[in-house]
Amino acid sequence: MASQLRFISSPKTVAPRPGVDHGPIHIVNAGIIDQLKGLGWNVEFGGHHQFEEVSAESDPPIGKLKNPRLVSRVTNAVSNTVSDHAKQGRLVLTLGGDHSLASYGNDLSQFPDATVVWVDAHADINTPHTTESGRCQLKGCLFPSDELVLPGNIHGMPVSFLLGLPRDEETATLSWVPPVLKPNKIVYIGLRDVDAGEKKILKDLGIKAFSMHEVDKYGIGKVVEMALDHVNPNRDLPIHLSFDVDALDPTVAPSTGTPVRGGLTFREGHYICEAIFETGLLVGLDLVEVNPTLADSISIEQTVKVGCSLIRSALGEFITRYTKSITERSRGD
Ligand code: 4U7
Ligand code: MN
Ligand code: MN
Ligand code: MN
Repeated sequence: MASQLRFISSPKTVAPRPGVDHGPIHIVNAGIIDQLKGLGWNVEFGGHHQFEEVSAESDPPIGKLKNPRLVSRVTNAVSNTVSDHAKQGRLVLTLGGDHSLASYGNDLSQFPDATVVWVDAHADINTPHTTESGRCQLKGCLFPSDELVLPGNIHGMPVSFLLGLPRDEETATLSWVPPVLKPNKIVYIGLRDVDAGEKKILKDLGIKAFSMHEVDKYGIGKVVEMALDHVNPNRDLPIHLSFDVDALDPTVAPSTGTPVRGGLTFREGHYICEAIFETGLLVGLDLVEVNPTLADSISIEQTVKVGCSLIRSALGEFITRYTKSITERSRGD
């Protein structure tokens, strides 16, 4: 089942807590390349993207947006690289870095009918207008209860950009992001920390979300089936899987920037990846928000290993029944 896999590592993006840019380096150092070769993939690693430093002084906020020029530059470079490889029929794995880089047009432009499965504690659908501050305690996150999460985190907005939600002078710097996604083409799994403005957008646009409540109620097997029934009823459209490790419970993946209690178990996270692989429709995969500076060394190693293991599951580990992927079919392999 050798298949082409192109793999982009984008360490440099800006989340409110520094360090998420080191995630990809740790995942590569943990041996992901050989692990994927061991699964039969022909892996090409493009190296870690390097970006020149942009000082905070030269990148003041635009509206509420934090580090807008740097995030725009990095995400644009990643998006172009991903597109180039997707065009050559390769399945692209993007390692973050924060979630602002994920799916910014990349292979969605190559697969206009692609569907997105977004696995996350958060909806990442804020706009520059809805982004709000809040207290950690209320958000159920693990950081000190009185800590204020400031607004303007671009990693809380990528879905809104992909959907082409309000763009004005504030988003001008990110106006290159193509509005490639339709509300009925994305489905969420794992949500449990959604801002008020985000809830309104989800409701107004009728976007389907399976929160942890549904995972508890129906079980992960049924949830994945219902999620795919919604975006991909005939199981014939390409799937992009965007996996934020904070979808997992913080006891499973502690080393991440915005951990929220009550998340997916180790197996639930892996089940999602396995089930998507099993469809044979996977065309792109993001694994983001591993932050190897936010915990003790044991927790960091645990989180990096879980990240590697999720990637392997999404790329065929333990699944013996293998359906040819869309990319292989289109190449006539
Ligand atoms: B991640 C948040 F307010 N919604 O917008 C925001 F809770 O990529 C969190 O899913 C965003 O990790 C989290 O800042 C972005 C907050
Ligand atoms: Mn996210
Ligand atoms: Mn998240
Ligand atoms: Mn984050």
